[in-house]
Amino acid sequence: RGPKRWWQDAIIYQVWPASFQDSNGDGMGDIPGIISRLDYIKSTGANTIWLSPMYDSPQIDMGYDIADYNAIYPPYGTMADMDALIKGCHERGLRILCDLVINHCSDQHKWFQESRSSKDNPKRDWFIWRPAKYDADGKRHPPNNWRSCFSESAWEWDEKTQEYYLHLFVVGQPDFNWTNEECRKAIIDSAIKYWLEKGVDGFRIDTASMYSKPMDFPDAPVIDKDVEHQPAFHLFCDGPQLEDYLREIGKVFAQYDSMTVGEFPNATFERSVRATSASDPQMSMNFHFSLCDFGRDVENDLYRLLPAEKRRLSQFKEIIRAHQTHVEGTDSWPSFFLENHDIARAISRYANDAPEHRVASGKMLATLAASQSGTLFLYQGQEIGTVNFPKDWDIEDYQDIGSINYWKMLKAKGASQQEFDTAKLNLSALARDHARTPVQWSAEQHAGFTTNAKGPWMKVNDTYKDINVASQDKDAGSVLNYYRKAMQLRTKHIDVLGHGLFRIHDPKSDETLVYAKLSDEQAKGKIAVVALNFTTKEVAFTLPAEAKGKNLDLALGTHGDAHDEGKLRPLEGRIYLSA
Ligand code: TEU
Repeated sequence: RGPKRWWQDAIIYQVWPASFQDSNGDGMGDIPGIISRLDYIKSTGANTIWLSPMYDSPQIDMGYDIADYNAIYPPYGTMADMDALIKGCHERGLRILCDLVINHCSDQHKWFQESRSSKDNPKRDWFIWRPAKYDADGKRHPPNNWRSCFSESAWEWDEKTQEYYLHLFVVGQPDFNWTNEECRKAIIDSAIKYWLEKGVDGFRIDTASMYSKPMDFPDAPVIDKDVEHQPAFHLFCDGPQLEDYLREIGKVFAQYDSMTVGEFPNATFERSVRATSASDPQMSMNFHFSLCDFGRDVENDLYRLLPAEKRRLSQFKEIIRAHQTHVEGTDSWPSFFLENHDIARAISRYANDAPEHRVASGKMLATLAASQSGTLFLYQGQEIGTVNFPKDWDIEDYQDIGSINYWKMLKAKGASQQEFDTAKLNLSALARDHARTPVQWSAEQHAGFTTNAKGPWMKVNDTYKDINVASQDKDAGSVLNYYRKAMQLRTKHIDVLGHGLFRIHDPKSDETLVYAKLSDEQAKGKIAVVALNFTTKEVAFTLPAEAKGKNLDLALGTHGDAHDEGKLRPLEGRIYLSA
């Protein structure tokens, strides 16, 4: 898999600035707040942070709509604060990644303002402008029927210059025209080199698969007859020039020896391998979406939960197996994540978030994460076992533009009460909002996130009195202290836990997940055996064939001792290591 690099062993902790820690009482997280918690982040066992966008932005999409790549969003702090954060990380031996959002910018960015000012502006071609289509009745339509990722048409009409511009996300996020060389160069200088010069250690690359579009903009097939705009992921992901663009920016990253992780929705495993090959560096690793898309109807409706028969544990396990083995025999490198800012909480999605089961669930999933090969990503709050907020939150409590537009789309098509009820249930299971509530630092008012009398910008999850950092820090049996132990174990035995070959033992079981991790093909050297019970009852399990003749010791267990060698208690997880 190519020469070993620092980032292969990294544990990367993602920080969502708005919700991490407020330091000045305005109800919004900020950079000084992050600095005050760097020692905490380090205590989890993470050695790198990934900071979601902190750039100046009108915040239509929480900063993924950037108005200035070289300025900080004022409520988050100043450039001096950002410099202090970079320094503060490095002083503690932490590395820092920024979020690189260059498929689009904000409609408030000066480049777009210039572009939209007239058809002959020198920056007109930096964005994607197309004339309208008119039907027989003279009614105006967008250039094609694509639906944006957030429910509406992917095209917005511009009154002044009488053309449409493309936005694969919301109206305020115009897509750059990557076919324009001058535009690419400006992006590289302003969004990439500027930050590498400042000393950041790399980037998480937003929507790295969407830069290249089929420039003839064909219509997408009609899947949803009730609406004009159709999902078109297969058309705008992985377009014709994508690899050239990725190589072009890849050269810049290489000059600075930085790491990159590209977000790659809709990629096949084969495509992932190609994007991350050490011999043709387009990115150091990518986020493969198979696991985070598990159980939702990605092709048609991101927010729709699939029926239970399509969400069986055996199907989840097949995804884990395929993901863990897809790089075998290649020089590519994977990442592993259970959570991020775009998906609901893992305990609620993959295990059991009932009050009596969530602690065990959190530890069991930590056991899974600690023993997956690839660079490991944790998302803020995951390490204390945060669960989705309650299902009875009002729709007004949801703040994400994705959820809001989804609701609007239902209204626009005149959905029935039953459709609204189902949509509410789906949002309560899958909305991005669940990941974006303030971090639960303590049982104090507003979960210790802010001192603002009016409270934080987004409602605190009702669970904060039971799930919070302060109480878990003191409790040896907490999810937090289990994560700390699990990350320590992973780091110590990174050869098998983080780099080993994965062999599943019980592919058909809908109750347990048992696998071996091997340091070599024949299992001659060190091995680990991981046994997880996803049910709330006691179940029997057996050891994989690779364990034969090995002296296995229990290295980590959610329930402390191994209790009964042949059985797993409800939601128990164990890692055994060969002596
Ligand atoms: O997300 C890209 C993306 O593909 C999303 O549509 C994703 O599938 C969706 O959020 C799942 O619910 C990235 C960022 O991670 C996201 O936060 C931004 O909103 C988006 O790009 C636009 O920049």
